[in-house]
Amino acid sequence: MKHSDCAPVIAYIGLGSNLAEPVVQIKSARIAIAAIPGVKELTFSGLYHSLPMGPKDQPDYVNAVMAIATGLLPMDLLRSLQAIENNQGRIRKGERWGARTLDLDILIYGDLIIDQPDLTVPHPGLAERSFVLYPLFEIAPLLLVPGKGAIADLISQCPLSGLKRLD
Ligand code: A4P
Ligand code: MG
Repeated sequence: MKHSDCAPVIAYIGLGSNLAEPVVQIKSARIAIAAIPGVKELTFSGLYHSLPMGPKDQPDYVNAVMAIATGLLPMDLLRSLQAIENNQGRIRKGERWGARTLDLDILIYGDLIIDQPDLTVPHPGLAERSFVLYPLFEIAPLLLVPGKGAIADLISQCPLSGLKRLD
């Protein structure tokens, strides 16, 4: 059991899906994340429809962001999230930014800046991605992104690029 390794911190998880009923995939993932021992759901954004970043010959995405409180260490949280991706039929074909049933990224972990071969936090693409910034702003409008600045400033530099909130 790793769920009491450290005092709880607030972390933000990015959820994305563009295969096999994306809305269902995101809702299932939310339940699975909240059920990880040592994780408590705090807030969940609306669901957003987004155009694919990367190869264009893939379906549009559904994206969302979830705030959690967790005592898990970052690598243990990452492993738990990868297990959920695998459980939901994620197949890694080696294509960068290719279609997937479920992608779970650690966007932010407290005020930590992590730069390891298998874990970079805050997530390196965060500041340029409308499908991350807008749902994040919805649930945490006063957030300071470690090393990158205020979410309101980041969002002011980031066009919507076709992002739409689903009801
Ligand atoms: N990794 C490093 N840092 C992190 C982190 N903060 N969170 C490593 C999660 N994983 C992190 O990830 C590859 C490796 O990244 C992992 O083994 C982990 O150790 P992956 O999920 O296997 O592969 P990937 O997701 O295809 O790669 P990548 O580069 O992380 O892609 P992204 O950044 O996740 O982007 N378009 C729209 N509209 N919406 C999307 O959600 N997502 C992607 C994938 C592409 N286009 C998209 C969307
Ligand atoms: Mg990923």
